Amino acid sequence: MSKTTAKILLIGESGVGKTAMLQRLTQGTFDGIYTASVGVDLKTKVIKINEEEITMEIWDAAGQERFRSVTQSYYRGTHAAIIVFDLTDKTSFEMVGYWLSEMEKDNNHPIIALVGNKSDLSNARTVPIEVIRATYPSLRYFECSAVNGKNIEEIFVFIAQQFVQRMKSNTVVEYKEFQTNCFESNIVTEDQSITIKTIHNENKCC
Ligand SMILES: Nc1nc2c(ncn2[C@@H]2O[C@H](COP(=O)(O)OP(=O)(O)OP(=O)(O)O)[C@@H](O)[C@H]2O)c(=O)[nH]1
Ligand SMILES: [Mg+2]
Repeated sequence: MSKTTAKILLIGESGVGKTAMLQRLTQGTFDGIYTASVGVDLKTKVIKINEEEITMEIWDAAGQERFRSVTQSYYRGTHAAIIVFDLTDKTSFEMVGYWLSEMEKDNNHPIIALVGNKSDLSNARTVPIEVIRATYPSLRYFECSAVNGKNIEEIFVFIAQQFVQRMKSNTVVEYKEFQTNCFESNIVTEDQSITIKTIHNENKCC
């Protein structure tokens, strides 16, 4: 069994649902209350793909502009970025280009997933799928909902799979040991055994 750590950044405009997605992933809950993030929070999730155990360090960056200098200081060394917009908020989609360019600045081509959140609000949707696909044809795209959990785990499994592929093609990745106190669920797909664990070691960073 090989163990590695991946640094993953959740970014996008304020209010698109980054913190709610992370709460759904790590605690399986949704509380509907909006408390704007301040700076950056960290949560950890372990995903096992076959013999690879990946500790996903997921950094939830505040979307509000006034925290930009703090959040930018966390970009360095990012292996993957999940760029989130709100399917009911056109402006948040128009800002995806900005978040993509932020990721291109400091990093060595991180894995990118583009995510339209709030898919449960289908009646209020203002960003059509055709526009998303036409604007970003080469990005892996997911639609998810922190309310009902649709596609939340799938996004992180995709990131873990891409990360393993990059490791195998010689990306050097630092290994770190984590104290674990976790529960796990097993997902078995056609050719891979995937296990997802939550580690309860939340750190408030700033
Ligand atoms: N209907 C619906 N509401 C959601 C969903 N995800 C988040 N919300 C709501 O949207 C609001 C903003 O969610 P947050 O997760 O705090 O947004 P954020 O992107 O972390 O915002 P910042 O911390 O300011 O960057 C909250 O009221 C959430 O309850 C979703 O999938 N569906
Ligand atoms: Mg937040």
